[in-house]
Amino acid sequence: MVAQLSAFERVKADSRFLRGTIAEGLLDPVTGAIADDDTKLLKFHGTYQQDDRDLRDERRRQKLEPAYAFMIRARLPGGVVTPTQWLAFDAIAREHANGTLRITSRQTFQWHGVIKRELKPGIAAINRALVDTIAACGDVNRNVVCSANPVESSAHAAAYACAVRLSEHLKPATRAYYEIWLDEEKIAGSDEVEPLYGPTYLPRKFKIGLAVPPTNDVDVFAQDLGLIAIIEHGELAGFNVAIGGGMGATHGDATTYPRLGDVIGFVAPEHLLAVAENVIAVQRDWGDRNERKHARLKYTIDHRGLDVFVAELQARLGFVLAPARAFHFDHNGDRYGWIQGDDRRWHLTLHIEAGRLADRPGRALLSGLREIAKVHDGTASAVQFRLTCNQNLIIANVAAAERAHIDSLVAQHGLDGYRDQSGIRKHALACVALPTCGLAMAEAERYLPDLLLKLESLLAGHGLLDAPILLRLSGCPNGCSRPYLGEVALVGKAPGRYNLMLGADFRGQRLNRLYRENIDEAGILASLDPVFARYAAERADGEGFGDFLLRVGALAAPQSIPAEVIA
Ligand code: SRM
Ligand code: SF4
Repeated sequence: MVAQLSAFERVKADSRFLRGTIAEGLLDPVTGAIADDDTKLLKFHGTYQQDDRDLRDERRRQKLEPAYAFMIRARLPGGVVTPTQWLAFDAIAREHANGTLRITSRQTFQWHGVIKRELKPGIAAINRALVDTIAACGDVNRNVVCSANPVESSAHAAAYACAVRLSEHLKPATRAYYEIWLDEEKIAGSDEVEPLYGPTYLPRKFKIGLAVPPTNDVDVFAQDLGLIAIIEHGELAGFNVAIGGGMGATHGDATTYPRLGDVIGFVAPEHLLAVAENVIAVQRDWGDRNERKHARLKYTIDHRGLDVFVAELQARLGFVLAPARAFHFDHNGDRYGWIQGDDRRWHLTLHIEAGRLADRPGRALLSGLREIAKVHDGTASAVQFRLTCNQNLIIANVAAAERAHIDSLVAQHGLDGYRDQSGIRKHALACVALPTCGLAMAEAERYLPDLLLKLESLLAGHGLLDAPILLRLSGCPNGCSRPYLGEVALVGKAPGRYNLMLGADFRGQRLNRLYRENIDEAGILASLDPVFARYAAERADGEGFGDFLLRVGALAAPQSIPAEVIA
């Protein structure tokens, strides 16, 4: 039997390079939505049609269409924003969206709650701030992430420059984005081509992350293409290349699974674009276009075999990758507080719970950051805002003389939580989930504050309040908070019910394992209490929670990066 191409493939093929009828749909005043096929194409432009799930039932009862609104995601390689851009993004949040900015687990911003008539002005305003949204979503290379704090050394800066170059180089070539959102004139008779992607783009999304050891804050083994910077004598020598990482899975379907990338060799900076382009090209040609569930690179590699994939890659490259070089990660979290870079500038990492920047009673985070941005807007100061893949924020490049003022603004606006928070709170990630995510099965971001209080009370009882336990909460098995890399993770199954996963490490090098299935909060706390107790009583000095569980045999051995590739 010949397998059928998925319906999405037809939509892409018929789209005239991502145009579809989006422009017409935006003008239709009768509905807050756009045509179904166009919602698929819209993702390539960096926006998703959603509806407020809190209001769904009530609106259905009232025979109203769902409360449609759009989420916009910026393409922001390496997550770097100037004060001027910050002020523009903040204004967009208040003028075109729901008044909040959301730092994502891929180091960029999302604006939620953008109603249809605000969508084009919102995207145009983002572009006026010299940032775009093209390819922030869709079956293309997504936002390229890079270890945060890259101004610490010249090698960090070089890695960041590579992230920007990759992101630019791998952008779709279509002018559809500029025509629809920025009113660019279509040049009559011009024949468009997509030199890398072709008319049907990739079979599925593709993600690249660059990690600068010893920090694996990007979770490099969760990327389709993970690049591990090799720094020798303070200079960037090149990257170890890891392919086939990914988190997404479907409950009850063993043919879908999270997977860590395999390290396949080393590439010098001058060959980086060629390697990325050719990994993408093999995936473009070999990836599964019939079943989207199996279309990510990780499945292509497992179906064809890693050796076969690498042989094809090297044949297309025309050279063989050099052997991987030694590297060592010591953690995948953020380093809170002030850190001084090699150039004597200072960087302040702030903890932002679940990445949500809003003004709430007692904690005016959005206003606080606006004040900090205003001080530096248009001044000679080199201050930047840098987003992290742990949904946090760095105020970077600060001169010593500016520190005290920033500290006082941080304290005034409740942004100084990092100073005294519990270990688990500082290391918690939660995906957005309800009410905007159409795929959420359970709460995540909105449940995190309550869950943390309960976990903290449990941990305090065992003297573990300061233990830096890595918690990841996702509203469904798609894994947007990279839950399968959490020492403790909850993966939503149904309202109020989660799978409890345990046993990843603190370096992003080992997947966790299912520990309890489909349990409610009482079940979560009851399951964790005895393991926390045992950890408190029996852990070795400096031993992480996940490592401990594995050592004492509380869990079966999960997938981890083979010891021979780790220094
Ligand atoms: Fe994600 C889909 C939010 C990072 C795996 N993700 C979604 C959508 C767009 C739901 C949808 O398709 O309708 C979510 C929108 C929620 C909302 O209301 O905002 C969503 N994903 C997010 C964000 C905002 C989570 C967050 O709280 O920070 C992250 C935005 C990243 C960005 O800036 O580009 C986000 N998503 C991730 C990650 C983590 C990463 O990339 O490091 C993953 C796991 C890694 C991976 O891709 O394997 C991830 N998201 C998914 C998947 C599963 C893909 C798969 O291979 O099965 C979906 C569903 C899909 O694609 O069909 C998904
Ligand atoms: Fe939505 Fe699931 Fe991603 Fe959470 S993990 S944002 S619930 S798709």
